[in-house]
Amino acid sequence: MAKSSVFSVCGMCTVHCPIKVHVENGQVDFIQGNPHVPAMKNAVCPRGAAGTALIDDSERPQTPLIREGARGEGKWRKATWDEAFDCVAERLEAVREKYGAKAIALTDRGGPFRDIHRAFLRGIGTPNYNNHDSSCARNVQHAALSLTGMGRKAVAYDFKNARHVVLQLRNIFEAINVQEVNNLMDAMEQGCKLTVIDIRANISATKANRYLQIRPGTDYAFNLAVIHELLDKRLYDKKFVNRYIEGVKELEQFVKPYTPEWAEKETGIEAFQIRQFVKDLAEAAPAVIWHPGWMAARYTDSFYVCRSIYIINALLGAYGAKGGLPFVNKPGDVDRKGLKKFMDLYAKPKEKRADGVGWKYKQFEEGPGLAHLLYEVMESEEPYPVKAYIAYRHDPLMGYPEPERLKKMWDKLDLLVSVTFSWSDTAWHSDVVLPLSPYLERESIVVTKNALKPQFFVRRRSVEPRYDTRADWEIVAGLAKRMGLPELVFDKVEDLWNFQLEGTGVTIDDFNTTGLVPLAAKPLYRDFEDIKFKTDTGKIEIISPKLEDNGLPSLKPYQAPAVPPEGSFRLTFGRCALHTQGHTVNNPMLHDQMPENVLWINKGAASPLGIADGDRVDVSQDGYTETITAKVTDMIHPEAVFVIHGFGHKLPVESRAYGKGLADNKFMKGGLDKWDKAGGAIAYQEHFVKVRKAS
Ligand SMILES: Nc1nc2c(c(=O)[nH]1)N[C@H]1C(S)=C(S)[C@@H](COP(=O)(O)OP(=O)(O)OC[C@H]3O[C@@H](n4cnc5c(=O)[nH]c(N)nc54)[C@H](O)[C@@H]3O)O[C@H]1N2
Ligand SMILES: Nc1nc2c(c(=O)[nH]1)N[C@H]1C(S)=C(S)[C@@H](COP(=O)(O)OP(=O)(O)OC[C@H]3O[C@@H](n4cnc5c(=O)[nH]c(N)nc54)[C@H](O)[C@@H]3O)O[C@H]1N2
Ligand code: SF4
Ligand SMILES: [Mo]
Repeated sequence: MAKSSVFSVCGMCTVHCPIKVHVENGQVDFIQGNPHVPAMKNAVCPRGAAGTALIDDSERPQTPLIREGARGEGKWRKATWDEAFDCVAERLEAVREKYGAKAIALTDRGGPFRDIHRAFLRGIGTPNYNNHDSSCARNVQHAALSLTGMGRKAVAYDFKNARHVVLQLRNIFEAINVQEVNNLMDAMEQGCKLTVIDIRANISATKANRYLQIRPGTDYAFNLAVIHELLDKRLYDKKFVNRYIEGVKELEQFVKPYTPEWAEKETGIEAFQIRQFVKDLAEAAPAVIWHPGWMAARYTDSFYVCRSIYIINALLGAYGAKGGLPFVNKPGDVDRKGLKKFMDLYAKPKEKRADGVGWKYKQFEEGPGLAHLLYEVMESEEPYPVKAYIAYRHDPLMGYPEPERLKKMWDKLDLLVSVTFSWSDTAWHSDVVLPLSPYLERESIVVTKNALKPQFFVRRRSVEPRYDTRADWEIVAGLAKRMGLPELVFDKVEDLWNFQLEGTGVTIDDFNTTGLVPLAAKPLYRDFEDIKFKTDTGKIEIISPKLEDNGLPSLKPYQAPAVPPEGSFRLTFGRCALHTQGHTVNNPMLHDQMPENVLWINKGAASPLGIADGDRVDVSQDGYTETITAKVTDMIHPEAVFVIHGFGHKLPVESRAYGKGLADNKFMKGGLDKWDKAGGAIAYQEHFVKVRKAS
């Protein structure tokens, strides 16, 4: 029997863990964590292990498909790749001719692999690249930028060496990044403390030294009281604060009223607990990580929650510190040359962005823009029409609120294309589906991981595609060839890798032995004196000129969240270890482990409604109802109900997932309009639902 192994990269979630794939007779036999990356501990998470089931799943698009009936009707014609490429390219050309290149938009899932399709957009001349981030981490990113001039990924989370980790709106043991989980567990064995601040006792809380159940939407109050205590008791890192923070006086003045006693009334967490917690943090500083959040698109003040977290980390001197938030190194920081970029093949288009970012909304970073505003433009045609849209690894109909309203916004599109390896609501609603090979069946461009010890890594093909699907670079090449962009057309993937690696001193064979190429010999921490923030003063600026210039406060007074009306609950959501967003619920292996989501509801709130554990309940909002099983527990705040996101699929092509569980995004009426003018993200948890026992 022919056995081999391939170093590659997991594609079951956005974390992109390094893996080693064992292949036998052309079939994937076993997937393990890359053994040359110690923090992987040879393992992958349950979703990573289900990559084989993804290949085996016949309920995914197997050939290019061109729509025959109405959008969403599900009448498809199977097409060859040539036909599909011709069809998409011709229709993109028609849009470009009639409305200009700027009428073409693409959204994707961000991440390290986007260089080539962003280059494609530049090549055809449109500024309209967006990603999913206004539904995810935009508030975190803008909070980091507003204080330091640097994005959220400028620092690493040095869990391995931490002495106290705080998770607030972050559930690390279920919303998994394998290396982070392993590093944190190692640190905890060495005595690192874990505090979890959550509205419910999630798995992270069950492992924590301290779990603080907080009233939903009052995190800002809690954090302001923490800042108050740190400053009032002089528990902050004086050396760091004097050298690197500008505006401490203003901050001190601002937090004066926000005492722990005041916060107790808002949050439900007792003042003495807040005081003790702050003392513990100060003792562990600077080896402290208060995680600034990931899926922080929750409330209208989430941006300010993220800002307050970064401020606390700064007051504790955690910025730049070992065991805290040390700065990552880019290739240039370790005297190495970075990869050659496809994007640099073309000039940046001069047109202004459709979503208004950078000209109408000057407070935001241009990069991925704000996709929900792009969708509005598709309807209003202001500042100009957007007529062709490629959803590239993106399922906005599951990931944004109000899917029916979104579909209406897309009605004016002349072309809607999905590039995906699984079915999704968005793919089902498209005009053309271009099926991507699952990650075990494709290779990807070489990417850089900026880190304490930066590296290049690459995804290699483990097995040949089972169906008529293609890799990203093949899909881009197919379109580029037809749209006059020969620079993006490569016959062999090696040619593409060689293009990227030119001048770096690294060849593709250098990836053979371990799957990655480290660019430094060891992790490099920056010296205290060498820290430099990218603001005018070179320091962390509490008062942000960019916010103030755009009429937004740097220090926003606290506003209490609404109390749910009688008989209603705040709808909250999150992840579980067994699924990724909406795209694994039909995976045979993972579906088997967890076929549906359940509604967490507080025992004290459920009993007056006659709801017992395991009962079926109707959840409704504004005339729309779905039915789900209740999980009645003491372990959630009484104002909230909670579900795992991604369920409630209604596509006939997904036989396993069909009709199981509840789709949280359908209970967010008006949700596309509820977004944060300072942070940019949607406020997903500003919605209430009614719950009653199902008849
Ligand atoms: N297994 C798995 N891992 C994943 C993903 C996945 O789909 N599956 N997705 C990846 C992605 S894209 C992201 S963005 C990250 C998300 O990573 P996280 O943001 O860590 O994950 P979530 O589960 O969305 O939310 C974290 C916690 O916020 C809590 N929460 C809700 N409301 C409040 C509140 O008002 N206050 C407080 N303090 N807590 C609240 C929830 O109960 C939940 O436990 O995970 C990544 N990792
Ligand atoms: N109500 C509610 N809404 C949410 C969330 C929530 O918890 N609740 N979570 C939010 C968060 S944190 C995020 S990140 C977004 C996620 O939203 P999305 O990014 O849209 O979600 P995914 O399911 O990860 O991926 C979308 C599609 O891309 C396909 N796909 C996956 N991997 C690849 C790939 O490598 N290449 C290509 N071409 N296609 C791929 C999948 O098959 C899937 O159909 O949703 C957000 N929206
Ligand atoms: S966290 Fe799990 S699913 Fe995500 S990349 Fe790593 S192994 Fe794959
Ligand atoms: Mo996310």
